Amino acid sequence: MSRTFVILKPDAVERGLVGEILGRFERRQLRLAAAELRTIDEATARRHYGEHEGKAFFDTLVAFITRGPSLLAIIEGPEETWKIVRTMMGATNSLEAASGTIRGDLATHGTENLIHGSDSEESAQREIAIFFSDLV
Ligand code: FUP
Repeated sequence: MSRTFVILKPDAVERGLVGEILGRFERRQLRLAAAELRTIDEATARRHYGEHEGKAFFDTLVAFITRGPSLLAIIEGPEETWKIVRTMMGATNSLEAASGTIRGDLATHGTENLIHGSDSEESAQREIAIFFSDLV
């Protein structure tokens, strides 16, 4: 089994899109291994997005991801689940995301882009350890 980590960001929860997005994963035969509705605290957000520290958009990104509850989840599939999820998410900038993807179908804001998904097996391990430390 291969696991990845996703965040359905505050905009997804605010807009009532949690079921829509999780449903897409389930229809793709991916399964929920863990899920929790949680407002991410600032220190955890800064750690998670550490690679972007110092960039112009960093503070805006941290304010956005901490502004209300997110749905944190571990998604499981047979192999390279992170890659399947990333393909289903679409381009980071929702304005460039292809139709058929989560962002391309559901988002019109460049950076409030509904979802985060780990970008490698290593990132998935790191992020699961940050957000679901009791499971590792
Ligand atoms: P992704 O892997 O698709 O989540 O994208 P990144 O890790 O590159 O970026 C994380 C988040 O930072 C994005 F979801 C949106 C935000 N971001 C900006 O606001 N401006 C940028 O130029 C790049 C990213």
